[in-house]
Amino acid sequence: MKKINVFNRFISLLSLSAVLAGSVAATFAADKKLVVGFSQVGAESGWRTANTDSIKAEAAKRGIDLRFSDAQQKEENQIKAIRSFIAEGVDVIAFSPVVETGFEPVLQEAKKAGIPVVLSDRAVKVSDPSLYVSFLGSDFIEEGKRAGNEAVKLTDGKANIAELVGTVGSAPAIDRKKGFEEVLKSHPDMKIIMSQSGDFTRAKGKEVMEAFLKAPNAKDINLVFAHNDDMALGAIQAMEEAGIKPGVDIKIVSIDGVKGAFEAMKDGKLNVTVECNPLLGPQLFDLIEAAAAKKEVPKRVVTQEGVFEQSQAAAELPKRQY
Ligand code: GYE
Repeated sequence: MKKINVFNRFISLLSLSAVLAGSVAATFAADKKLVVGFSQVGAESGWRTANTDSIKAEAAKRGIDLRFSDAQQKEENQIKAIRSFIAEGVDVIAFSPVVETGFEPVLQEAKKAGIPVVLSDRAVKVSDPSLYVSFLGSDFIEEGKRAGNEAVKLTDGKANIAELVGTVGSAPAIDRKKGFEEVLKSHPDMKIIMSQSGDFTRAKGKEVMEAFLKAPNAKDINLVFAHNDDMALGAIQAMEEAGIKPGVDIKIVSIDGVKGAFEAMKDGKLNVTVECNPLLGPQLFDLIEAAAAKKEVPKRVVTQEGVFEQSQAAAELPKRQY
């Protein structure tokens, strides 16, 4: 009998402390803002600016303490930022990796510190997939394929292509090229005759296009494939300065779907843009909040996007959010 009494008392003490602990935890959770460290690629393109705005706006809406850091397109800045987020003891780290490789050690440090990591927009290559909880972003191979199919349509399957490549080593540059080239495999008269990185910026896109136009075989180019709209817009400028009609003399296909691309399409200077949605804020913070609450999250979330041709530009332009 006595034994049972002692046991009962022990159990009730336990439950009381559990209730207390629970309520303390609840008050703590209600008072404490979620702290999120986000390391952004940079401000290289219209896409990126829209992406940053979406992330900042969503954090503000949810009352999240967002520690935002701009890596200026440099991986070493990004590694430093992630290290300081770990030192600050943030609740969750999110980042959009500049390039795919080289993040394994710092991600191991985050894991050791028990901080979940969510990848936004771009993927990393790691041997241990448990180093991040989820990856939210587009299917860049699919985007490359869509661009390839549009290139075939525009040139009846006969093209000498100049390719403006994105940032070397970045997931979108690698995968968009891969998807595009996959389409070319079944079209023997479609060839990439020039290919160089314009680092996803308008200025470099223009510079590289100027160099392409000075090459001895420049007059063979009948299509430009730009891995993003900003580089295509730079290339348009270069063509105009060289007395070439963009979108007519040389067809242009690019990726992102920013407003500037729709304007260029409306003016007949760009032929197609393949959409890549930068408005990731709401979905990203859904994942971050779930990860912070130690809930199960999907390892991969793919964003939905479309393809827009010149004829749709005027009607679509007023609806574009970025
Ligand atoms: O296409 C480009 C930006 O990672 C999807 O980065 C993103 C790419 C986007 O600089 O404009």
